[in-house]
Amino acid sequence: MGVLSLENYILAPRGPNRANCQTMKYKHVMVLNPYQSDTAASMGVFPPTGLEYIAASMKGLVGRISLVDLRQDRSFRNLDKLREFIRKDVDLLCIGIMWRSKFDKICGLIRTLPPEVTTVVGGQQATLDVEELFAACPNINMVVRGEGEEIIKQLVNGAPPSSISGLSYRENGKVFHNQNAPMPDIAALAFPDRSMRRSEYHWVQNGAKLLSLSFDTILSARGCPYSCKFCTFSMNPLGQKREYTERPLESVIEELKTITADVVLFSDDNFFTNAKRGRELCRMIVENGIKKTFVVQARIEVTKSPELLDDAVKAGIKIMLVGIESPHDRILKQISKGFTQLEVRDAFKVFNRYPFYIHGYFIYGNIGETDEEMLYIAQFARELGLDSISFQKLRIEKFSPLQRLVESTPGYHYDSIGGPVYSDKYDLAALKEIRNKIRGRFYTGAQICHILGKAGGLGLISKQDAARLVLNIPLLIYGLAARQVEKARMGKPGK
Ligand code: B12
Ligand code: SF4
Repeated sequence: MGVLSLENYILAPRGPNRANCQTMKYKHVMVLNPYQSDTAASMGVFPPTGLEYIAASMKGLVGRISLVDLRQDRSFRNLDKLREFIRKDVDLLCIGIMWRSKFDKICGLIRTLPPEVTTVVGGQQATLDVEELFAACPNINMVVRGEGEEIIKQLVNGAPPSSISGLSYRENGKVFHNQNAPMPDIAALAFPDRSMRRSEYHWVQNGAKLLSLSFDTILSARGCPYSCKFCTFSMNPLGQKREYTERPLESVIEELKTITADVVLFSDDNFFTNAKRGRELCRMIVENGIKKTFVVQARIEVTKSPELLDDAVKAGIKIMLVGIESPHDRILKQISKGFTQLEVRDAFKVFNRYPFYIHGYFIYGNIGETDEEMLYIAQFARELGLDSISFQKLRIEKFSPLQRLVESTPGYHYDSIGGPVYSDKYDLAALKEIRNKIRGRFYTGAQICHILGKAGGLGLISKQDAARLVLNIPLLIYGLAARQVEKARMGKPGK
């Protein structure tokens, strides 16, 4: 990985030259992804797409932009170096906070950054925890709530904070929250700026590169017309329903042509929402000779259109992430998933005729769910023929309609918004035990061999990768052990 030194950053200006910079409010913006860890697979794999959108929308409006991703820019993990660089050269610091995990750690990092540099924070979790952020980090000047492209443009153009919708800001020690901003027009947004990456993104875990394939994401549509009760995908973090909006297909193809990665994840909440458009996009991918492995998030309804699945195969869609959530009709109804167990079974009869790798998402610990019902997830997943599964405890997100249901059901509890639901009968320890059993029953040796075989057959794992995987096993075990030790030290129950 070509890590740049501090001098490289300073001497390698991007954007307009200094003369053009004179009239600009900010001469050098650092866009910072503060996550350092690559222990969670997903943290090491994908670029910080949201921040790249933000960087792209500031282009031409500020002097230089440096995008620093602490997962890649390891030299900046030395916080003294990072602080020195910011103090010396940066006049606007833009930080993204996306995930709930590591929130306290990230606040701890932000607190130590130079207070004299204007600091703006945005992202999903920043929006949800805006008050907490201002309280935890006295050096944060502004928090951009929701989708930030238009808001950041106004900000760098010098509009007074009080006039910018979607902005929360601190003035004379007091925090003010402006009204929410309207959603930006997705069709009019600049492509995320991939030119500022230090290197390609690979699947890295505990410092070990596990696959030779490189990864990227692309967003072709925002929002989802469904309203599953546990899900906040269909809402923005302000609790507003994100209307389903599509980018023009020509623009998606144009962006795809600029992507060099081997594997591209469509970040769309539900790639096949508009089946006709889905077919057209697949056809255009083939016509334009774009050869990638695509990963999409989908609902089972896609199986009602076998022509679409044929086109998806031709276009290179190889991995589907499918929300099934529960094998039980009572629970599917409770969470308003919109289909039944039988419909799931029928859908998989169709899926299984195609060479897709299918990963299923499940939720356990639902209201009134017994341990037998939870454990049935593993068997059901096998009956369906799923390649892999992940399962999460029911959580109460901000604005979730489930909150009222949990609060009104005797014996059910949650400790915080975003936290897991547990009950008098199944406390967190009992749920953890159930999770381990589901995992053990599904991920048998035979299933792992099946996964490796299927991934190999789809060209996702080469022989070299398999060898590398084996060589890295000690490093992975060491990383896992280190995490357990850290969890135990922090006194946190395993999640
Ligand atoms: C694709 C995706 C993934 C991909 C990763 C993509 C990536 N690039 O890293 C995968 C599948 C790997 C993934 C994994 C997970 N994800 Co996810 N994911 C998404 C999804 C569907 C789209 C994200 C995206 O690319 N959006 C497009 C970009 C353009 O939007 P954005 O990142 O939000 O950025 C905008 C704003 O937030 C803002 N902004 C962002 N940063 C900044 C910074 C500044 C300074 C400013 C001004 C503005 C700003 O402006 C940006 C442009 O509009 C979202 C749901 C959604 N619809 O957004 C969930 C979502 C982000 N994921 C979520 C979760 C929980 C997870 C997992 C933890 C799930 C799990 N249990 O395994 C994992 C682990 C992730 C991890 N890093 O540890 C939650 C996060 C909730 C939270 N606050 O914790 C979300 C919101 C879904 C949800 N509602 O539950 N995810
Ligand atoms: S779970 Fe999937 S289908 Fe349901 S609302 Fe969320 S994104 Fe849409």
